[in-house]
Amino acid sequence: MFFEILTLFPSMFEGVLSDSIIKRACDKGLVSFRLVDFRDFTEDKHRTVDDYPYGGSPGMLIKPAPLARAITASKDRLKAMAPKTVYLTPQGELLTHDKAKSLSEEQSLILLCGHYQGIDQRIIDHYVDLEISMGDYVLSGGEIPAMALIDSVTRLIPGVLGNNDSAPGDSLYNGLLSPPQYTRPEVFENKRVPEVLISGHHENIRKWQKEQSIAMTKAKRPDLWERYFKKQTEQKSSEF
Ligand code: 4G3
Repeated sequence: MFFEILTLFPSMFEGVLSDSIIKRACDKGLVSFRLVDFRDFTEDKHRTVDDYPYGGSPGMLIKPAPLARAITASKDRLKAMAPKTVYLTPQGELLTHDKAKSLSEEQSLILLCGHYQGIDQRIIDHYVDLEISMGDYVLSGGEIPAMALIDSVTRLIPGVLGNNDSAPGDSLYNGLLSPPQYTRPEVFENKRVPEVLISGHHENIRKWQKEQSIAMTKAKRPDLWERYFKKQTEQKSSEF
């Protein structure tokens, strides 16, 4: 997977891209990155990237021309890898495990990080393939959402995770929250690890974990539980 990141703050990515799982994926040649400062695509003396919105709303918007030039240059360079252009915005579709999985199957992604009140709508209409949001809240820029997207997508690329951090064990992998987890010691501040987990009885352990997953999901995320339940009943009824 090739990630091309279009941002006004390329240095924000340094720590994240040179750490842990993403770094290992880079070293293995499974992902690569290129950071593009789209201010380099301005053509005026002051390298202006923002301007006042028409209609008199408060705040500033990213101007269309430098972005259009930057995106065109990226699409051109990556054309052999059929790049999809993704804009990180609170107006986008919420990122889910399933969406991250489908993005992980792309050859290349151009990630567009906006600032201020966003970007000119004509860029969204004519240059962007997908609008994605990390949640119903506003940040000062799309950089942190882009990093979250890169992390979640990279983890799902075959070969990125070792056995010690495998995706099938992840929360939400199968649409349920993870069951409660425990590590040593067996007694901590007078609280014992659930007996079944130290029983060594694998079948009972799996059964307990599944029950806990379901109970936790029902209690904490009834929305996920509803989706899971619907999917299960659909699958069951299609077996006949
Ligand atoms: C567009 C994404 C971009 C419009 C970006 C602000 C939150 C998310 C921005 C806008 C962002 C998110 C930049 N904040 N929830 N800030 O994924 O109003």
